[in-house]
Amino acid sequence: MNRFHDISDLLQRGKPRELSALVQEELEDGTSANDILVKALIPGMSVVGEKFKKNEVFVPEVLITARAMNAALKILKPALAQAGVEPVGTVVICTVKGDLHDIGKNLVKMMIEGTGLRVIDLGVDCPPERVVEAVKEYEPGVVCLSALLTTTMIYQKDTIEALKAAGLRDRVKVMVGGAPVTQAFADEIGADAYTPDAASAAEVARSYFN
Ligand code: B1M
Repeated sequence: MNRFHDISDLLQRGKPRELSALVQEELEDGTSANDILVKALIPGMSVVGEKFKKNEVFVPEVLITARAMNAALKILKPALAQAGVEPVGTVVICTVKGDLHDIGKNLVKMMIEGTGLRVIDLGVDCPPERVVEAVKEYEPGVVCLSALLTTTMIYQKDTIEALKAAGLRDRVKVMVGGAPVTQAFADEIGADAYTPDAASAAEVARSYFN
């Protein structure tokens, strides 16, 4: 029996209720949340991504899978985010302007919360001005910008520029990530850090508060 395979299969078929139940069962049997994520859910999402690329599935199917993924992440959240009692600092996170992908951002958010930081989530399709407002309002130590499209990565740059124009750039560390983003791009746009995944994003974000 391979329950990772079953979890991945339910995700690909977009069955949030059955998927949530199986993820819950797996957790109760002692499997770590991280293993469920890395060995079942993320590979399942990659299969759908590949099919999407080849036009074997389309936006509606991918949306259904994304909903199932978010339902599974909710089950994993308490295990992924064993936050401390007193938040040691604040992080603002969003998916940049024009971009509606939120699964990676949600994962990064959960993992950062797991290090004991408070996370203010500005959601998706977040324009640079909204980030500037949030930095004024919440005074975070770190801003995390997620972008999944080659056409929206540029708004990571625009957000950094908007922070500069508002005189706020020196007050926050800006971290960038998302599938098309690279270290070279992060360097080019003047981000403080690029991290390829949620776990390393959480580690780096936390390190700024040490
Ligand atoms: Co979209 N989509 N999508 N999509 N979608 C991709 C990204 C794509 C690669 C698919 C493909 O062609 N293979 C492609 C982008 C191509 C490109 O730009 N090079 C694509 C496209 C083209 C589109 C549309 C344009 C399709 C269309 O309408 N014709 C459209 C755009 C809509 C928009 O945003 N304006 C679109 C729409 C959608 C849906 C709405 C249907 C849905 C999103 C639903 C949702 O998020 N609620 C969707 C999905 C689900 C995907 C794929 C299949 C999966 C993305 C995902 O959630 N992965 C994706 C293909 C793929 O990635 N294989 C695809 C799982 C997630 C855990 O990984 O988000 O990469 P990821 O996050 C990782 C890391 O990147 C990192 O940590 C996470 C894991 O540890 N990370 C960070 C992410 N953010 C970070 C921030 C940080 C640090 C690390 O801050 C410091």
